Amino acid sequence: MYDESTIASYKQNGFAVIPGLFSAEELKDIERHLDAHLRLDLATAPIGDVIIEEDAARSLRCLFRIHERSAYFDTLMRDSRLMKLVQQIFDGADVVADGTMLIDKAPFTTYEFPWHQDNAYQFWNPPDAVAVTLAVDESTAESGAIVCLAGSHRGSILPHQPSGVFGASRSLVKTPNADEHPAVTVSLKPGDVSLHHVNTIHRTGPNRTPNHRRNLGFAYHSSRSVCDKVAVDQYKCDLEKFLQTH
Ligand SMILES: O=C(O)CCC(=O)C(=O)O
Repeated sequence: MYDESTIASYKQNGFAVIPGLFSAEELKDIERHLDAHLRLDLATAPIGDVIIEEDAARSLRCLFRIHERSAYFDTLMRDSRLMKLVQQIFDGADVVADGTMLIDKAPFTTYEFPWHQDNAYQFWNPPDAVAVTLAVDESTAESGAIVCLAGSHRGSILPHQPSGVFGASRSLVKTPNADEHPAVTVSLKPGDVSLHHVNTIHRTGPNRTPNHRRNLGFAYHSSRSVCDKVAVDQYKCDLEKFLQTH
């Protein structure tokens, strides 16, 4: 069981941090598998699953759906600590693990992932779904940590548009009001885990440090939630068109 105050804070703010959930030893093992997997996967992953940096020495930006091509990362996504944590925030409902991705902000990359809500492209109803982020490197305001608007998960999904940023498919049409929902930088040390609700408005900034900032992201939904497949298909069609024309 996780600390009730962490769960309450997640429910109140739409995000929370669990410090040190993964040990330094475990993280070393994850990094080793990540490096080995990248060597194999980059050449063969489907178009759209790999986004390479534009403005750094050739470097990976995003790798999506890793669990489909790696048994190790499929198992990691189902790690009992993560599943129990998510089950607790879903008030005991069954948890379905949906996917694993890597986001690597290369040193001194200037792009941002603009403000968005994950449910603007995941379409869970009710929005009983969560993104879990495992920090592989230190994540700070300087290195492009996730910034969440506290309490914004209680609102509905606001209008989105294509973000124009490779790896970040959609962004809010209007800049959100940070007076209403204070912006909080979710700083993480390697091995820390954060959670954000699919409706939480969030963004990430540039990496102004000489170090990589790698996050492994895991997506989960509760068995109470149903995905709007028609909306997903339309979204995928729009995204494909965007990727082919850019
Ligand atoms: O980890 C990141 O850099 C981006 C996270 C994000 O925007 C998301 O999980 O939706």
